Amino acid sequence: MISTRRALITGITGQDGSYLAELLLTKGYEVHGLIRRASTFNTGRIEHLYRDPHDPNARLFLHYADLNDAARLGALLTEIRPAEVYNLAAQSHVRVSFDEPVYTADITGTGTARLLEAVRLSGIETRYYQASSSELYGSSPPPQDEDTPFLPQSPYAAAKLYSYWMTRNYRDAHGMYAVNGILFNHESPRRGETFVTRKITRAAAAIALGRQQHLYLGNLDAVRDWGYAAEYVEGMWRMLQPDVPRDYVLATGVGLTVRDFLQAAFERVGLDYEKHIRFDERYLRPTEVDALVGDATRARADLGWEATVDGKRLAQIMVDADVKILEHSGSPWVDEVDVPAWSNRSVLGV
Ligand code: NDP
Ligand code: GDR
Repeated sequence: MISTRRALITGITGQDGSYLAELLLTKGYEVHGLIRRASTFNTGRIEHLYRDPHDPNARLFLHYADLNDAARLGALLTEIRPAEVYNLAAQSHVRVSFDEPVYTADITGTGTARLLEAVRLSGIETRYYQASSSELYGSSPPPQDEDTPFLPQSPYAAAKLYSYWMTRNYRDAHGMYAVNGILFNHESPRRGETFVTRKITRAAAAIALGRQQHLYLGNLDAVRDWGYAAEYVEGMWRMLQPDVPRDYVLATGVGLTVRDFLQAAFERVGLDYEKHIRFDERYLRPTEVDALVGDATRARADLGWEATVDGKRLAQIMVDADVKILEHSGSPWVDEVDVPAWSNRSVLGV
């Protein structure tokens, strides 16, 4: 009998975690996710995947934990014994990291050390994926690949830089199978509402439906390489399959300005963005990253991974989803996948 492969995902309630959980369930994995206790439900992105744990066919299991709690991480690793660990949890907002630099360091930086050390001390044999970021490149000019120097420009990027090197060090010092996925921006209808793409697509939908007049933004000249999150999680999984661990960039190779994305999104609903945009300096960063455009040649050559959705197409996908949400007050993502029957509103049944 072939035993089911088990994966552990931190950050399963986030954008990437939800797509990765879907992907791994499709591939036949048993998926375990860490979730944080909150006073409101924070599981909206994965509810459609959840089955009552009493169902003998349930393959998604959720556990309360936090990256600030080393003892809990160790206990869960020993209990679950996953074949693959994906560390996606983080305080992931660059602008917010300037307001909360110490908290960001603790979760986005030291949290990685806690998890790596928990894996090492548990003695289990597992493959570890670290969610590294194109923000590491900061002010290094594009195109950026795995050999481009890192020049971080925010507390978030500095914390991610620590995590990047800790992952490499556990690989080199302890022989752990540990890789960094250096992912450029990736978006989707599930993107958090305060990241610029989703902020724009929600506003385009709301303005088109007459529910909003203006959208306040910061720097429209920043260049980003925006890909589709559903494709990027496939790249994460592929990074853990080769015999030899190696770090990889995932990117589309196409750079657009925030203004380009704005224009594509507003055009989708027949609007001229210039009539609706207002500037608010609160959305500027003390130090900005001007241009990130990735070169994913290594991932294409070794993993056969390639992005097929560019930023302009993504703007259309996201605007369409936001129009649908506003019109039907529904969830945009239940349409993307098979919705299994589930009976408990609370995914932990407590
Ligand atoms: P999200 O912000 O959507 O999700 C972050 C996840 O981390 C959420 O599940 C959140 O839980 C969880 N989390 C936050 N703090 C803690 C904590 N203290 N303990 C445990 N869990 C915590 O991020 P994305 O899905 O967009 O990104 C996934 C990862 O990839 C992040 O590490 C991000 O920094 C990185 N990254 C993202 C890129 C992108 O373009 N999306 C590009 C490159 C890297 P909760 O739901 O409870 O808040
Ligand atoms: P980023 O994403 O900082 O690249 O980090 P974000 O969407 O927040 O910003 C992209 C660019 O848009 C400019 N911008 C604004 N940004 C926000 N959030 N709100 C605004 O109103 C606004 N106006 C202009 C920003 O200045 C910036 O230049 C994301 C996160 O997912 C990280 O976790 C991840 O590591 C990187 O992408 C790669």
